[in-house]
Amino acid sequence: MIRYCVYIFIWLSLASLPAFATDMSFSSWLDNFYHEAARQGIQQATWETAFAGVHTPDEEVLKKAAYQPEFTTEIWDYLDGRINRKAIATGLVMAGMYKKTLADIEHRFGVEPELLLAIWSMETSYGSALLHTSRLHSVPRALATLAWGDKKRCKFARQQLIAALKILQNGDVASKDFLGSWAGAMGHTQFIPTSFLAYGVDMDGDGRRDIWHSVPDALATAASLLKQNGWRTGKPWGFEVQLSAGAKQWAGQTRTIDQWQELGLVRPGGKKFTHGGERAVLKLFAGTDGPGFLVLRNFFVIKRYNSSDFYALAVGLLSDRLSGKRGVVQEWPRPPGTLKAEEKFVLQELLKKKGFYSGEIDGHLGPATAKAIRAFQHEQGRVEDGKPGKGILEALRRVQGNPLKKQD
Ligand SMILES: [Ca+2]
Repeated sequence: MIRYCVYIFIWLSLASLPAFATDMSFSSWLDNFYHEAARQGIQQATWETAFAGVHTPDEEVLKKAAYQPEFTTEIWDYLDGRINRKAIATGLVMAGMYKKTLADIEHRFGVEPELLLAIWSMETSYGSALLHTSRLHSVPRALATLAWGDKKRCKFARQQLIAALKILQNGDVASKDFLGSWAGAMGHTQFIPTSFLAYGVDMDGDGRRDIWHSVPDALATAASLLKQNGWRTGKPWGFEVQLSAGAKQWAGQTRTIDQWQELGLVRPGGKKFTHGGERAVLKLFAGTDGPGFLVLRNFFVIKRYNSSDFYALAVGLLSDRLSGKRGVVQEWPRPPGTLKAEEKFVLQELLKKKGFYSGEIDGHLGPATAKAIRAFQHEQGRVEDGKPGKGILEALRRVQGNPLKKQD
């Protein structure tokens, strides 16, 4: 395998680096990178703690880095998976459980509790993703693996690895707990090492910025990022709008809310706009067939957390739901027969009730749900394609309360 990063790195800094072999083994790469780390202030003891017993790359990291999704996700599927009864109910429980912490963070950073809860939900499902430790990776090993073997990410990974070693050296986290995603996102609110160094907060005052175990530290760190990137307290992230036929030409343009109103944009249900003098960008996520959104400055501050428009929209909408506001009013242009978020939960509930499904009711229609659908279809003498949809949901509803038997 050609190590492009090494080529680029040598080319960029001819004199300052030791010579690298282009097909360097992982352990030789580590030996070389040690000198780079030492130059940046990493002590030998820190290095040895970070890489104790590590001689091979993390193959799982390389596999995840190479994964290319087969299909692009439609906005409604993306939102269904993130804004649903489970995310809202758990968020409300967490709002109660961390009421004082959230109020203290709001007082200190000016970021509203619902917004932080929405980010926490999006990043790790309120920390529950961290419980699946088998899916987590040693941060130093994962980043070293990417720096050594992923040509697309090696520059990013080198920077992050140095930052990660600084975190370990600072004593914020013990080596055994220094876990993260394959790409180095860490803790409850999934910070990469450089962002952790820039924004990390010790909210609970124990002397460590522990976003892995301390919810106050993790949420305050998220609030610190938003505040330092210009979060405006009490201002909306955006408004859902009804689109007129000519609205397509305005997508991506910026005007004040008042000017948009003059052009004929209205909120669904006749609700009045607020903040008329604020500048807003018109975003279309599904052409002019679906709802449009006027997004304000805070939308773009959320994007400093994750640069995807889908992400910022989901955080905004989930925070609205957690503060008791309504969700998206207009329909997305879903293909006929496909299920909405709530219907996905009901489908799983009915499959469970009938004994076809024993998994979690989470609205996530994966292989276990497909298997349950096939079993139901078999029982019913239907085509066994395992595909969820309104037809299956209606069939399940029809047999609800009746003993299951093959339909003639
Ligand atoms: Ca702490």
